[in-house]
Amino acid sequence: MKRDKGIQEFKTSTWSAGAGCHGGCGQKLQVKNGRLIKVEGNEEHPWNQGRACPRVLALTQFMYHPDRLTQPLKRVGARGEGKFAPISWSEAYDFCEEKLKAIRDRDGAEAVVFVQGTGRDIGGPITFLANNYGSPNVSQLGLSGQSCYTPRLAAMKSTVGDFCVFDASQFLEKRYDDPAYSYPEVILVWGANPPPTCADGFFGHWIVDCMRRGGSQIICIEPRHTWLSSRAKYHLQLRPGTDGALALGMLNVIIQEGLYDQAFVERWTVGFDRLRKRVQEYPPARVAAITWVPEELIVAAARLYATAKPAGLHWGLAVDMAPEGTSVAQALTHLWSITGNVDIPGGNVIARPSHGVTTYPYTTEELVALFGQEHMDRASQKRIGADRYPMVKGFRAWAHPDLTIEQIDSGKPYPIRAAWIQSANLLAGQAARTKFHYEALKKLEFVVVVDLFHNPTTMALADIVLPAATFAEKDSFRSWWAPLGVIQKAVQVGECKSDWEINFEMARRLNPDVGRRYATVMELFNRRLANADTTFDQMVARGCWAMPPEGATKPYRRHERGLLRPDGSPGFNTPSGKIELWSTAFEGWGLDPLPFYREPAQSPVSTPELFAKYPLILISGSRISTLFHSEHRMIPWLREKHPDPLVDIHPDTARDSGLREGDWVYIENDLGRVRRKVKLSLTVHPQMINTVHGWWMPEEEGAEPHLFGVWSYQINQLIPGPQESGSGFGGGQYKTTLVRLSRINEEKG
Ligand SMILES: Nc1nc2c(c(=O)[nH]1)N[C@H]1C(S)=C(S)[C@@H](COP(=O)(O)OP(=O)(O)OC[C@H]3O[C@@H](n4cnc5c(=O)[nH]c(N)nc54)[C@H](O)[C@@H]3O)O[C@H]1N2
Ligand SMILES: Nc1nc2c(c(=O)[nH]1)N[C@H]1C(S)=C(S)[C@@H](COP(=O)(O)OP(=O)(O)OC[C@H]3O[C@@H](n4cnc5c(=O)[nH]c(N)nc54)[C@H](O)[C@@H]3O)O[C@H]1N2
Ligand SMILES: [Mo]
Repeated sequence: MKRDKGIQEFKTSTWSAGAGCHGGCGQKLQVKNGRLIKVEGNEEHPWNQGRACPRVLALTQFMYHPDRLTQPLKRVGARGEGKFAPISWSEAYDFCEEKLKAIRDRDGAEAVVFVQGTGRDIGGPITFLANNYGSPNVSQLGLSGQSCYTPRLAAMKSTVGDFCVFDASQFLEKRYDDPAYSYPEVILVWGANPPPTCADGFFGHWIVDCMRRGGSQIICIEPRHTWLSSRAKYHLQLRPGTDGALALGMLNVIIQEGLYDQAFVERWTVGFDRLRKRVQEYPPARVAAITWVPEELIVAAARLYATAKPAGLHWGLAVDMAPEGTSVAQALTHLWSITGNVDIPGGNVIARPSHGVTTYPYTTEELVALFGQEHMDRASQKRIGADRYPMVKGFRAWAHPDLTIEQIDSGKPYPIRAAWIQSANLLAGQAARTKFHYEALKKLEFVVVVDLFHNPTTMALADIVLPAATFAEKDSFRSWWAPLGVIQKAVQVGECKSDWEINFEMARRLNPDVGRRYATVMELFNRRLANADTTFDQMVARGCWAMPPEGATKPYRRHERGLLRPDGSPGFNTPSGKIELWSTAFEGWGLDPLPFYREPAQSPVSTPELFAKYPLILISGSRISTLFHSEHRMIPWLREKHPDPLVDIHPDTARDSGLREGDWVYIENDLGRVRRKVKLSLTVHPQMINTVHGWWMPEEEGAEPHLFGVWSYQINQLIPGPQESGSGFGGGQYKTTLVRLSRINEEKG
């Protein structure tokens, strides 16, 4: 903290509200008279090295927006009427406590679902509250097939025994200058658009750093033309949802041509022969016919990736959203495994939370120690989906989203009475089959929404709205791979509170053990930071970040050094100690232990009749840097860059449909129709269209039935459900739905 002409400077880490991100950047916040006046990237921070995104630069407009929620609110009119009255925090807590206790006494704690959105600073506080209340049902409700990151995580854990990320030197203090680091010769970027997204604990610009500083070449697996694909050595413009076939086709080339790392495969993998046999089903000619990618390109890309040393693979959301996303992710895991690109510099390194600190208890042992065996047994018995999908039981302890909404609707096998929604504007954002979600959630007896602005979800559903803080207004901590970070509070806005503060207070009221265990939230933070042998204050004093020390959370070649397995023997953290190309975990879950391809539920191939009626493949939700999901529509600097929800249409397709730039159109299918403004663009294939997700109009009427225009603009009304994956994970149809266009004959639809 430095004082200069009345300006205080706070160094902090970003995460969640404001930037609205998956976090990690170091930023400097300038504060004058208790008010944030400016944000600048922190050059000393190894993550972003001084860089800042448009959303963080607009933070002052976000924090001090006139529509910002700054007090707890209680609904006073009918649900959806939009009438709320301010109440005090203690009234709000009292009311929630009374309602939640009554439901728990009557129907059991599992009758309340705790709903979160993407990986903001929310996993810690929401699981803390749910566990202390006693409910096993935390869910990314609406996100069909849990199709974000979970399929990739499951595949990595089941194959390598750990999670992996493309290595851009992010675990090393000196970054690219560290002598231990090597730039990858090639980076295979698969179904991800890193520059605007910075997703999943990865700063997107690291890829650009590798290209510029290290000369890394790019292979891009991407149906659209993007900034990155236009700079790629090879761009494989595949048909959406056919990634599984392409991955198996590349494995086929690499194995048939003997381009894999034979020594590594022999020493460190099991199941190679079975994989070899499986990939024979996917010769390049067949894969070309499935994917629409020319055969020569498939072969050339496979050869380039396999012969480059080192080569990295960076992947994204499109992998999870493919049908059988878990299986696609498994095939991609095999690409880096059989080429020996795992746990080495510039390849895919094993990623563990720095210093072994997690924001909430992950392991069964820790949960049992905190909540007791009985709680855990009841949880796994009652968790929605645990009886149907082994991965809900054996891998990720979240209620299955598609089954959860069906249970809310049907009341079977047990009734759901309430939802605690925190960091999810699901009616404008993640919910596929949006109307079904809306109607089912309307049946709930009690709904709390914790957010920063009113939006379609608060308006339609909330009985209580609690005002959350941005990252500039809260103390917190972050551990998503490396570095370990803390977030320090610089200012207060209204009566807003951090998610941790809110949930700590609620948890204390709902479970007396909480108060006995921790006097304050800060004590809880310090307890979790103890693995790093540090405290919150010490972390602030050292600039808010710490890189992993030598040992189990720092690369490289930990499998050779016996740093990955609990018993300290060399090898990977799987039952066999080797990378399981034929996965015993998948076998145990009743899934195919080898990767395979499945055609999307709707496609020119699987549903030719539907395709005749709806001849365009809709890619929805490709990110842009100025918006984070449904957020930021009210922020002037950001909205100015993208005032209307656009649909990218190839000029030939537009001409055939009689459409011109700027026309308003309906995108439609059997589920409904949604408005978009036409943008002619050569970036899309003529048989595909691309559009942004998360649209609503904060400037329009909020009360029902209008709900800020959500029914006019929410693209997910057209996304069918339930998910289409056998494992239950992956296969949300957000990138593969079939649609058509029709012109709207008005000025603005
Ligand atoms: N600015 C901003 N950043 C974000 C977010 C945001 O809303 N805004 N959201 C965050 C979240 S939760 C996530 S999950 C990540 C997502 O970020 P990424 O993982 O980078 O994924 P997307 O940008 O959704 O899509 C990546 C690319 O996949 C392409 N694609 C579409 N369909 C297919 C397909 O079938 N196969 C292949 N191979 N490619 C396909 C799209 O054209 C797109 O360019 O971003 C995070 N970061
Ligand atoms: N069509 C289509 N739909 C998609 C996708 C797609 O690619 N295509 N992507 C999907 C994916 S991958 C994901 S992960 C989901 C994500 O979806 P969500 O993460 O649910 O995103 P939002 O709908 O923007 O809802 C987030 C809400 O949380 C609030 N918020 C932001 N920060 C904080 C905070 O720190 N605390 C609290 N309490 N609230 C906060 C915001 O104001 C906003 O109202 O969307 C999915 N939706
Ligand atoms: Mo996501």
